[in-house]
Amino acid sequence: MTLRLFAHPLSSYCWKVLIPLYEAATPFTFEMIQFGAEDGPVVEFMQRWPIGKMPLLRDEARNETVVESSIIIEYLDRHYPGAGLIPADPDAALTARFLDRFFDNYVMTPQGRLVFEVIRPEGARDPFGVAEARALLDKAYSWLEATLSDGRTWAAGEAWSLADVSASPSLFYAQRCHPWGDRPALQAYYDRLETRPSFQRVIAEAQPFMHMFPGGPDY
Ligand SMILES: N[C@@H](CCC(=O)N[C@@H](CS)C(=O)NCC(=O)O)C(=O)O
Repeated sequence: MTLRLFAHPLSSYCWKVLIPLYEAATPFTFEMIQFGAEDGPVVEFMQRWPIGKMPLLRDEARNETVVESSIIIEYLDRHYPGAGLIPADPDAALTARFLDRFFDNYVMTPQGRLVFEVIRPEGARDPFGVAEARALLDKAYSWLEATLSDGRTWAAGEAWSLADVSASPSLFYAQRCHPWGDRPALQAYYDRLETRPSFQRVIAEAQPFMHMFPGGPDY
């Protein structure tokens, strides 16, 4: 198989790449990463990307290794099109890319901070950092509520885009760690995201691993 995705079914950043692959029905091989294993795909993964953050896309046909979820999405859009995630209009593309950064930096990152607090050793807990992460999530939710209240269907407007791919795992996990409460426009937007078969598929594929999510399946 030309494309090999080094990933794990629970990983939010891996969902960002799985969703476009499913949307475009692009064939690929799933190389399951198990950190700490002495053999298997993780060995090649760490050789190719010593930073050790998944996902990693290996394109054997083009002899390319691509990392960083947003860059992989752009790469797929260019070389294996079909998901239609980057708007053709340059200004619309900029908006979609901005929202991708928004979800990664202001939802996914503080959400990850809350998760890693759960797995920190007792003496290394950081309540100040946790409070900061929760405050950032509240600001992000409020900004999203105001932004989505203008009646748009998807994050960047009427077309489903890169922005919605990033929003899907961010909001899926963030609502478990720090619920957004009474924010009807955000809730309605999230409900629309969950109607997407590609998103439903990654959620379903993660279920057998959900017990590994720090804090448990319901957080
Ligand atoms: N900026 C990276 C973030 C990737 C990332 O943080 N991946 C997590 C999984 S969701 C990971 O590999 N964590 C392993 C670790 O930190 O050891 C991207 O967009 O791909």
